[in-house]
This record gives sequence, structure tokens and C-alpha cells, in this order.
Amino acid sequence: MNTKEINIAFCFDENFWTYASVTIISLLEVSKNQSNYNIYCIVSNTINNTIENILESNFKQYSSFSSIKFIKVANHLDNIKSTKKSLYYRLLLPSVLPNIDRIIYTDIDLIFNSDLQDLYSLDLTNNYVAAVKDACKSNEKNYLWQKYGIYPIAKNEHYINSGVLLLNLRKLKSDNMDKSWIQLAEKESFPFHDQDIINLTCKGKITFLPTEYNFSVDNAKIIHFAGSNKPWIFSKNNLKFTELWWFYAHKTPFVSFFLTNYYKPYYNSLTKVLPKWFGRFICWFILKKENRHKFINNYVKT
Ligand SMILES: [Mn+2]
Repeated sequence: MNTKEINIAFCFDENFWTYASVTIISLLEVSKNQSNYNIYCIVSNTINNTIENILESNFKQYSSFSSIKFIKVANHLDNIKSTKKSLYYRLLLPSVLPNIDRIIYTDIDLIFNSDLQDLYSLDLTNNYVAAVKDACKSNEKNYLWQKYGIYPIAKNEHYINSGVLLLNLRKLKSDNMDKSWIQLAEKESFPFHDQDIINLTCKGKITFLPTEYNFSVDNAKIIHFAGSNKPWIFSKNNLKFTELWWFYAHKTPFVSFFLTNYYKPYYNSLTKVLPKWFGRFICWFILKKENRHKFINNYVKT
């Protein structure tokens, strides 16, 4: 049995803690003891003890090979320019984990399809970070992209997605990169927030990973639902791997909460103009016709 330890971090606030549980469950289910996971949750002050206890009990059955710790974000980000604070939590990892040399960070709009030993043991040499490239050229006319020279990075296809990161915390700390990150965040609100900051400051010290570690390619090891469409949002066409997300969602105590949220906005929009029973029937019909996930169908039928 392999007992290698892997440090991994997730960041979330009160709006996304239930979704984070799906991400974490997928990791522990897919890994099945192959590695020991030290899970660090960097969370907002609004995550109280009750929520921590619920999450801890969700993961109890995996405690023989995993541990979970919560670290609350204090006032580190009080003065940043952007209002989307939770995106910046990942930039705090070097300072809130002073004794850790290396960590994987991932978003929580994401599920795992593989153990992470390969990724974690990657040779970073002296680079700050490993990540997958992002084709993100839509912002070329943005003033800050021009001012800080982020556009040429994207143009040369060296721009990375910050949803999956292997971070060389030791190197980041010894170069005081965590302080530079916060200073920059206090100065500007970049269009892609934390991601622009990482791309700008880590330029030339990035190891590029194959796409299977981020995004929904066929052989994906890490499936990232980047973009505004998510598997838990009703949309006309399901995203690839939506069923897998619901498979893991079903292993959490929150499945009915997810289903209610998924279905309600669509149902409500229909019942504004149609009789309630008819709106409900149309929902059922569409979901069935489009062969939506059986958990969703089950919910709609009842
Ligand atoms: Mn994401």
C-alpha cells in the first residue's frame, strides 16, 4: 500500500461550502487509499463550527487515509480592490501554511477522476507553480492587461488557468511572493483577479501541465467546470461530465438541496406563465427527453 502524503487545499465561503463537499468526496472516492490526503480548507469567517462539523462528519468514513483542517481567513484581504474576495483566498496559501513546502490547490467547481500522486510528485525545480494553459485572449483590449503586460503572456500562450495549481510554497515564501500578491491585489482589480496576478508575477517560473489536469477533456484526471455554466445550473445542453458531478453530489447529504436549486429557477420561470402542474410537467418532459441524470429525473417525478 502506498502511504504517500499529499497536501491539498480548497478555498470557499458560505455560498459554496456544499459544493466544496462534492469536490472533496470525489477526491477521496477516486483515490481509495492510494495516498494520504491532508486537506486544508481556507474559509471565510462566515463558516462556523456547525458547518465545519457537518463537513468533518461527511468525510469521517475516509479518515483512515485523510485529515481535514479549517483555516479562517482573517483580515488579510480587507483592503483588496476586488469585491470577489473568495477568489483571492488561494493567494494566502503561502502565509497561512508556514510549515508546508508544497501543496495542490483546486477550485471547487471541479471533480477528480484520478488519484493525485503523479501531479503532486512532479519536479518543479525552481518554479513557483505548475498549471495548465488557458486560452484566454478575450481581454486583449483591457486597460490593465495592457498596462501590466498580461496581454503578451496570453498572446504567447503562456497564460495559465488558476483553477488547478501545484504550488511551490517554499520558493514562494522565500521570495516573499505572498506579499507581492496581496500588494498587487490592493492596488488593482484585474479582470481575471487572482489568475492575472499569478500569471503576471510567476511569469518565467511556471511548469506547464498537460490539459488532463484541468478541464473536461476525455482523459481528464481533474475535471474543471470553468466558465459560467456549471453542472448544478439548469442549461439546455448538459456540460460534459455533468452526470459524474451528480454521481458525487449524491454521495453528500446535500443532494436534495442541489436538485432543488437546479430545478427551481427553471420551474419558477415556467410557472410564471403557465399553470403550476403544467410547468412541472414540461420540466419533467424536457429533462426526460434530454435523458438527464437519473437522480434529477427521480426528483422531478416525485
Ligand atoms: Mn473554476
